[in-house]
Amino acid sequence: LVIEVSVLNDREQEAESWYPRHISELDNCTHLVTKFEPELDSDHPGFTDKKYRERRKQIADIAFEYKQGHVYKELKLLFPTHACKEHIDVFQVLEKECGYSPTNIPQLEDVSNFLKKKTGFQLRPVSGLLSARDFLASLAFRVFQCTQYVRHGSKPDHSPEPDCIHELLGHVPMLAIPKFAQFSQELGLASLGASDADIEKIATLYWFTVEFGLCKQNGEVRAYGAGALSSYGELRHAISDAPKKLPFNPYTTAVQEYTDEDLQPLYFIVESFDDMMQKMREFAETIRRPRPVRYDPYTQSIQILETT
Ligand code: TIH
Ligand code: FE2
Repeated sequence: LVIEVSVLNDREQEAESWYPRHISELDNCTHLVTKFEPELDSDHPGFTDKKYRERRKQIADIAFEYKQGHVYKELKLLFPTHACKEHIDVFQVLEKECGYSPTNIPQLEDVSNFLKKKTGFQLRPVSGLLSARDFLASLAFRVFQCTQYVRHGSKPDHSPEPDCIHELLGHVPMLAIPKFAQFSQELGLASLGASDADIEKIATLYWFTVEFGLCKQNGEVRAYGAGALSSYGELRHAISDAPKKLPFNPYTTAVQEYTDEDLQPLYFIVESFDDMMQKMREFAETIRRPRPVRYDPYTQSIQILETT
């Protein structure tokens, strides 16, 4: 009898020691009994029907990859140790007031209304990746262009293109912070009427701050960039010792080459949001533009300031 117990194989041991304790753990209950599958059973009425089998496989793949709130839960585990404190604070408010949860994707308009109350930023749906010039121009009006599709389920840890997870978990919390909203708008204002070469520099600064910026907080390095905050692969990587990290300096950062295909090999660290803002303002002064501009929130228009 003793011998019988000891020859339980790994599968059997696992089956005995683990069973789902929470509804979300059904994500791990995906072992199939393949007895009747049209792919394998030549007696199946659909065995010779290629179209039917393909369609069936597509549907099966969707079911197999389905994970309830997976990205959301992975990110939430990392935020307390990896995200800047401002993001952590706003995220709690978004959960309370905006329907953020592992099982709910809130409506763009509800989130937009939330942001309007916090900082006057609003969200606008966009069909895909915009040109840097158009994207930056909208920031000048405190408008943020948001994608609405979601990344493919087979690669949840990182997406090379923005998706609604990136916008909602990365950008929205940061745009609800007044200082950060101001910073984003000023990047947008600096871009209006700028040359192609200057747009390139501003887009690069945007990349290394708004998308992948790191900051110092209480002697630790934390992420405030949305591209890091929305990808648990990137967030772990960004805070690890693997990538290179340099102090943020708009003059050098603006001309740094970057990749948008994969995890970032290099990040820039700011001392504080105030310091980042001050350095950026100084840099923006050096950008040549026809005339200085200002945003007038009463008329929602750009005013060209007369120079005397
Ligand atoms: N890599 C981010 C993510 O997986 O959420 C998305 C992007 C950030 C910047 C460009 S694409
Ligand atoms: Fe983004």
